[in-house]
Amino acid sequence: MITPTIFYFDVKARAEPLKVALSLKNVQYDYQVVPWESIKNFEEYPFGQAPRYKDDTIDMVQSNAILRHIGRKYGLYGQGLEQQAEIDMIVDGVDDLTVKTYKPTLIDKSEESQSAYWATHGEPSSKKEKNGGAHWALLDAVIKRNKGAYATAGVTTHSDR
Ligand SMILES: N[C@@H](CCC(=O)N[C@@H](CS)C(=O)NCC(=O)O)C(=O)O
Repeated sequence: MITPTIFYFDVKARAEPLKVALSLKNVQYDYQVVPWESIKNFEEYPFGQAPRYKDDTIDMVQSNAILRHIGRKYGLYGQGLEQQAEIDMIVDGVDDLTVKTYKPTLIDKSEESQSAYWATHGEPSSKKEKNGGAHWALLDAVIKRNKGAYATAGVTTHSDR
């Protein structure tokens, strides 16, 4: 059996949820930092993007698809259609918010960019404004609705990223 491997850059972004999901199940994994040019090898990176994930049965890309694969494989995908649908919903909601954090935290770390991010996606009073569905207060409410620290009550799922 080969050790699951995540191929990504030396940056904390789209591979983080994969690391968290594997760690939740104490799965040992390798993390390989790849050079930017390597992702344009479309045999290995079909969309010319990372992260890529490889384990004993699969070699794949698209971070949320990888997350679901890990969820199914290691029992992090809840039970039944309803829990799985809810997990998918939360993962998509988290993704919308995560994408918005890249500019102020990784790309343009200026105070201006960070203030603009917080005004639209963090400041509680702006939750009813146009924010692309990405707002910490909205995500917080979804998690509270599940009555616990975990996104889905009583179940550790791959949405707990
Ligand atoms: N939908 C993809 C997006 C992946 C993505 O945007 N990867 C970026 C790095 S965070 C990338 O590889 N960009 C290079 C490019 O688009 O040419 C996923 O979730 O895996």
